[in-house]
Amino acid sequence: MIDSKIITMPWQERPAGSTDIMWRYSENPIIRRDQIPTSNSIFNSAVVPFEDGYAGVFRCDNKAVQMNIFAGFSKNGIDWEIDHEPIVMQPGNTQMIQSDYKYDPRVVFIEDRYWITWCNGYHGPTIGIGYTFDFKTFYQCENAFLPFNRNGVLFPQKINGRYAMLSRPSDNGHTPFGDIYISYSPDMKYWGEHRCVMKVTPFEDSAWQSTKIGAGPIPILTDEGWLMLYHGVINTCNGFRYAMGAAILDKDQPEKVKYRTQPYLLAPQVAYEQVGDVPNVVFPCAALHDINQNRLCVYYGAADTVVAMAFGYLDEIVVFTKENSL
Ligand code: BMA
Repeated sequence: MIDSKIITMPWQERPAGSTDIMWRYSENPIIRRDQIPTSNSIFNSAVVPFEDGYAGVFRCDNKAVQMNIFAGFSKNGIDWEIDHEPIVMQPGNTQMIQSDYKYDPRVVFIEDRYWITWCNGYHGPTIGIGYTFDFKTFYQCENAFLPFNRNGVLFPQKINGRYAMLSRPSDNGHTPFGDIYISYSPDMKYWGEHRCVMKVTPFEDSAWQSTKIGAGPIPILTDEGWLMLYHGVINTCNGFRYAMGAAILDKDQPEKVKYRTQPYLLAPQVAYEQVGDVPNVVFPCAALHDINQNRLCVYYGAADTVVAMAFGYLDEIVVFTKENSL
């Protein structure tokens, strides 16, 4: 049962008897693979508070397995109406750029508009940027980087006067490597001062994040610094396995990692995470939070097939990250 009288943000208490730092919504998955008529799968998607409810940008792969992003709306953050047609972009701060595919969106409100980043097919994957005011009309800007890159995640406010974005340089395929970098921009068009934030771990220290890592939801500012949830990957004899961890980055210099979880916070352990088009994937792309209520609700793609939610208390996650840091 969702406690809608107290707060409209999706929330469920930790299950009785559980000591987990993060726990799953009992009615997962919240979005079915066939929630719109054309979809093969709907996963790795982003949501944000909007008007008197929520809006989202959803990754829907169609039945030709073409990847695209679709707008959606919800009153409670759980039951979603997803548009049946993909987002059509208009020129933003540049002429229209080729987009062979779009996937893995993130959304954040900064200053006066909602900014969207996604993995944009431009001679291979790179980071596309767009914005909207109303989730009806969308504008596409310059790509942030050269190919190949994935997991572009904006900070929700300027840092030292500049926009800041995390990303993960990659290859044109399934990328058997990958570290998280940060880049800065004065105008959302030109990006530079690229710095390494966080690398994969030695296998013997924390194997779940030893192959590649990538930023997940928009970072959340806490008393300790930026809480950055991320995915980490281990290469197993049956392929990649994606789990979620947390790091805390310095507030003013986010390229400085203060803490980083050695154990994962959430890993594929239930059927909808273990079985799907790509088994064993927990891929967080968005989070709602309420600092006053100390609540966090993470949206993650499960097995590249559906969208699920997990909950946690912000202060517990911060303490856990400090006390279990590498
Ligand atoms: C990554 C991206 C994600 C996907 C993950 C697992 O490279 O393509 O969209 O969830 O692989 O297949």
